[in-house]
Amino acid sequence: MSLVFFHAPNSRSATTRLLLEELGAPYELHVLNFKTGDTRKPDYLAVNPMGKVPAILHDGVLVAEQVAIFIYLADLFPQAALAPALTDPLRGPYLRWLVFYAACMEPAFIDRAMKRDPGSIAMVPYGTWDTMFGTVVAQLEAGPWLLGDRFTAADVLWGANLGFLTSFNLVPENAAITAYLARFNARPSIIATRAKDAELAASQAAVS
Ligand SMILES: N[C@@H](CCC(=O)N[C@@H](CS)C(=O)NCC(=O)O)C(=O)O
Repeated sequence: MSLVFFHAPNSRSATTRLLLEELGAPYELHVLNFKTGDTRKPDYLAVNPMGKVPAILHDGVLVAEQVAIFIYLADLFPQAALAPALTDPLRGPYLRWLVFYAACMEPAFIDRAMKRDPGSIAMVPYGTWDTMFGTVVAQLEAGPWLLGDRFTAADVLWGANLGFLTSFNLVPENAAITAYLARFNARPSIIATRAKDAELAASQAAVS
C-alpha cells in the first residue's frame, strides 16, 4: 500500500497530519513550501490541479479536500476506531459533523473574517453566524467529544481548526469550546505532531 501525503505546515494540511498520526497510519511525507510557491508549480498541479493542500495519493489515486480525506483515511484504518462503522447509530452524526465543518463553519468564518454581508438567510448555506455557531456550541456543551464519549476523526478536524481560529481570536470566547480544546490539546499524539510540524515550519522559514 502506498500513501503519499502532500503537506505544508501552518496550513489546513496540518490538521490532516494530526489525523494520520492519531490513526497510526504509515505515510510518505511530501513537503511543500508556500514561500517558494511549491503548490503552484507544474509538478504539484499535476497531482492536484487546484494547487491546494492537503492532498493524498493512495495507491496512485488522488483524494483532495480535507473533509473527504478525513472520511477516507478514518475508514481506511479501521483498527484506530476513529470512524463509526456504517451500521453504527453514530455514523450519521459523525458524517454530519465532518461535513458541517466544510459546508457551514468555513464559509461562515470566512464571511465573518472578511466582514462581508453573506446575503439572505435562505440563500446562505449556514443560515446565520449565530445559528451556525450556536449549533456547534450546543453540541460541544454535551461533551466530552463532539459525539459524546466517543473520540472520532471529527474531533481531530474540529479540535485542530477551532484551536487555530481561537488562537487568532477569530471565534467568540466560549466556555464549552475552551474546555473542549483543553481536552484535545492534551492528547499525546496531538502534542507530538504539533511539535514535529513546528520544526518543519521553522526549517521552511529559514529557506530563502
Ligand atoms: N477546500 C480545500 C481548501 C484547501 C486550502 O485552501 N489550502 C490552502 C492552505 S490552508 C492552500 O493549499 N493554499 C495554497 C495555494 O492556494 O497555493 C480543503 O478544504 O481542503
